[in-house]
Amino acid sequence: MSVERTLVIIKPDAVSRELIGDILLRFEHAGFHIIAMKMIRIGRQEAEMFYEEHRGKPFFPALTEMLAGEPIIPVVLSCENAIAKARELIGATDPALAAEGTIRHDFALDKSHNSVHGSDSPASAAREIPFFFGEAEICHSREVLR
Ligand code: IDP
Ligand code: MG
Repeated sequence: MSVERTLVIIKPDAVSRELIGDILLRFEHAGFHIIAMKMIRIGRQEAEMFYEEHRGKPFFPALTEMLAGEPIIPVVLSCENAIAKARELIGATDPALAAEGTIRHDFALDKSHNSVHGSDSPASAAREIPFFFGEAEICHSREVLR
């Protein structure tokens, strides 16, 4: 295993319910280092680009509408095995099926409002991190394991 970067997004349903701190705490307590973070809004077209792999699926219009226009928090996290580890901490897509103690089990409302995004593979992380952050916005010095 090696040190990896992954992209997490705190989605609008969690931002609007004041869960930013709770969710970041889960990652910090699990040993992730936050190496980049911002609060932004993106447009519909950007949301469609971000979720390109889901274009054509029945939930695609609602999904991109959910992500667009509202504040979201993209975060780059770093630690050993960060991609799989973050997915484990986040839990299953449908919070009704997510394991106890996972972020989605504890905070998500339903499959359409599941509070957090996490990159699902090294290829996804490599595409998703530059979608939100330039290299200059990433704090490399914090990547070294403490
Ligand atoms: P993931 O976020 O766990 O990786 P994906 O299958 O990549 O799940 O789907 C992306 C997002 O699309 C999910 O997080 C969820 O918000 C939404 N989504 C996925 N499947 C459904 C569905 O069947 N109904 C409604 N929304 C869905
Ligand atoms: Mg996914």
